[in-house]
Amino acid sequence: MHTQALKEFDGDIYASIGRELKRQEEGLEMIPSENFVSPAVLEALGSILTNKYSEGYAGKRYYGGCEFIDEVETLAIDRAKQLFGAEHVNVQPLSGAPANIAVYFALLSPGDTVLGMDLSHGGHLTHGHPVTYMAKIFNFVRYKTNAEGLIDLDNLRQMTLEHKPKIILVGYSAYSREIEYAKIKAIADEAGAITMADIAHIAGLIAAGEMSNPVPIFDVVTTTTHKTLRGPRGGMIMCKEKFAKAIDKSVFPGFQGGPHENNIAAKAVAFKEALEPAFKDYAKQIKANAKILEEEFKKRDYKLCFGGTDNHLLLIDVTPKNLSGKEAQIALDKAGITVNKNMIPDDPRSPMDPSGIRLGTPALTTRGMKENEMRQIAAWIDEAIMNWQDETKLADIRRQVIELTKKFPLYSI
Ligand code: DSN
Repeated sequence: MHTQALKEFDGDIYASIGRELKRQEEGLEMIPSENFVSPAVLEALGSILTNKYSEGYAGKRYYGGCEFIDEVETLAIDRAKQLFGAEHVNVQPLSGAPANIAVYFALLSPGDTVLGMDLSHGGHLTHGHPVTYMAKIFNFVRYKTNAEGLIDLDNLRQMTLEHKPKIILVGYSAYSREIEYAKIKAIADEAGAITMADIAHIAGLIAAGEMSNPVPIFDVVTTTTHKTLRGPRGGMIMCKEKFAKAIDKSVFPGFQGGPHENNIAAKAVAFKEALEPAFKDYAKQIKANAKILEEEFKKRDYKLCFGGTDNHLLLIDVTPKNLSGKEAQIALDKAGITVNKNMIPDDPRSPMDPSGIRLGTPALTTRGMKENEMRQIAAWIDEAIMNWQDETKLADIRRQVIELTKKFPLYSI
């Protein structure tokens, strides 16, 4: 939130925040990993808790003066346990990548094998992409989706028996289908592998009971807190009691230093919001909105990866419409619609100029947009893609987008 102090002391940063606020308010935010936090979450995030060092865990800190910090962190943990049915929770990971890295260091020795999804099939960089440092330390073997765009469990089992991974990793950042956790757990058990799910994208849908929950089934579950869960930018690890000590030791002192307690307080507030009945309606609407987009794009002959969506996102191959993902992203930006260019399975193009765009509904749903708006937005996206070099047309869509956003105000600051 803007304060007088910032405006008076640092007009430059104040003005940049103001411009970003206007961009958020006047645009249609469709990057599926983004969302808008509530004023209560923002208030906790901007609180004086940022002043405190508190290395360690509640009741076992290295510094004095942590009695109220302990209250905050314990509340965050208790609410997360309630939300997901977790045995043990660590709320200190600074974000999703540090959460995943902390798990690898907790449970693996250098050279150990992890079976994770290929990035272009919906996986994530931190699931062992060769450009990451983790891939230099551990042996990541990648599985893919099949021709129908689904996870082929027979193939996953074959690969598990062949490579004998220490960890089988599921949970994705561009995959739009449900995941069969119990069947994957059975495959892992056959090979004595640890099961890990990264639910960063769908945590809010799981918390609301709108997607299957791996937490009671899997050994370790990581997430971010700022996507569908609609909290502050941050990470979290949930695990079975059996792994609690190793995970906690890995996060601190193994990997991180002082936790960001203002951020942990904001997580606690977001978890309280997610425990409210209204959050269930929100999650239902996210999915309903995504289904409408699926329907509208199918009607217009778009090539949807994985055949459609069961969650909050769609991955669309735009090359049959004679443009690349990058060109589509730029055109949509001009039209006031923010999406991200994205690789499609086995993409013949490059990551900086891939074949697809990835888009989703969590942020628009937070603004209160429903089925009718989704139909209109799908029509605008199609119009922008079909006329991607027509600056006048794109500017015209942008004017209409701004008019629509005025009916769904974000923050009254
Ligand atoms: N950057 C996030 C996403 O957009 O999916 C994942 O790290």
